[in-house]
Amino acid sequence: MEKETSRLGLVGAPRLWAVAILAVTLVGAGALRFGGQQAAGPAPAAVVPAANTVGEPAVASAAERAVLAALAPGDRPEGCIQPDRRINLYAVELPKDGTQIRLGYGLTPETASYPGPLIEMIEGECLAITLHNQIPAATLEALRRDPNIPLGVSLHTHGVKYTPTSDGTIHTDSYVPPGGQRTYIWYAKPRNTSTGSQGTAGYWWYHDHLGGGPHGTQGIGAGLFGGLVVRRQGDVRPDRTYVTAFGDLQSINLRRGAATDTCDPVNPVPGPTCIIADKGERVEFLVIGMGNDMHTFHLHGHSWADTRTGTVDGTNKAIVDSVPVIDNKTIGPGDTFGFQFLAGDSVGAGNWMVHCHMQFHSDQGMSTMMHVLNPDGTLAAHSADHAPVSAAGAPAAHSGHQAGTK
Ligand SMILES: [Cu+2]
Repeated sequence: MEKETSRLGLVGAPRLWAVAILAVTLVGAGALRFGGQQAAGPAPAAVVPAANTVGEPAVASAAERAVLAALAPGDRPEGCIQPDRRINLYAVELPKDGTQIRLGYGLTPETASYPGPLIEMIEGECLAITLHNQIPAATLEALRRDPNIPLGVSLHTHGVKYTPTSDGTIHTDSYVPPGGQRTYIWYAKPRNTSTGSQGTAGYWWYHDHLGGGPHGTQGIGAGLFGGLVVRRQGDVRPDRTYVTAFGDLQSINLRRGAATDTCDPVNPVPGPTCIIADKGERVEFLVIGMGNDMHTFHLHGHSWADTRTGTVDGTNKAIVDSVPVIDNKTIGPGDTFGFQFLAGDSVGAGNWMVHCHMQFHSDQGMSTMMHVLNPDGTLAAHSADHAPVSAAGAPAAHSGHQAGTK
């Protein structure tokens, strides 16, 4: 097994990191906006407001490339000569949820969360991700169900290209023991119309594959998962992205009921438990199916084009009409999808439910809110029994989630 010793910290010049920061949206930490695309005033005649579009991938300098090339010697996916960008990802233990062990990935140990940070790639890009396992061995021992499996965690991804040494599995020895680190190489292969290779653009997820056993079941269930989006050059970039993982025990991002929505009514801070947007912002959801159950993802007041990049452009009626526009979608374990939409489009500020439409799941707390904010940045008025958080900051009753208000 590869054992790395290099500790390079922030690789590359500031300009590289400016690109990297643009390309990695901190969903967990929230509040990262692209280009200040907040809509102001009435919408103009154009259907879609001006928005950032995805440019070319970062290209490292020759000196930086030499460093990056040495990070993870060995195989590269075909087409990836060497990575041009690197991020660090830390696996850490977080405060327990009751008696439940919680783990998270973070771009720094201090910002680790569940879900972990959204990782964004551009087709054609090759990314090096150095995973640092800072989870105490005793914690991993407590999660372990299979005594034949060594202690450790890993990074396994969906959708993009990688070789076995970046698979993040026990049989490939591509995991990280406590205190160790390892660099994984992901390649966002572009679409190739000559060969028929479909490319990698779309909505995916990454997760542990070793915590507790050979499939990472306990590691994922403790919080080691996050979203991955691969964009194409020219794609419209959203103002905000939210990752929502629908999982076992009727959970959204491993929370239920009031714990899914902790927005302060006056000063809401976006994050895994506070889904907010200004009216007219281009919002993106990345939905993950985890665990053992089927679910349906339903969003009130909004609908979306069901495509690999979550939008459909153009005026070709045959093409546009061939794309379903939906507001409810079924996901099974391991499935992912995503979409973009304009928050409050025609419907305005309000508290819009996001829930599983398997009724007994939503009745058990698999329900949260997307808050389209008032112009002053506060949450729209809502009935007293549905306040996400009281004025004093204490969680309030969430009877409305169970009241079948659909
Ligand atoms: Cu469900």
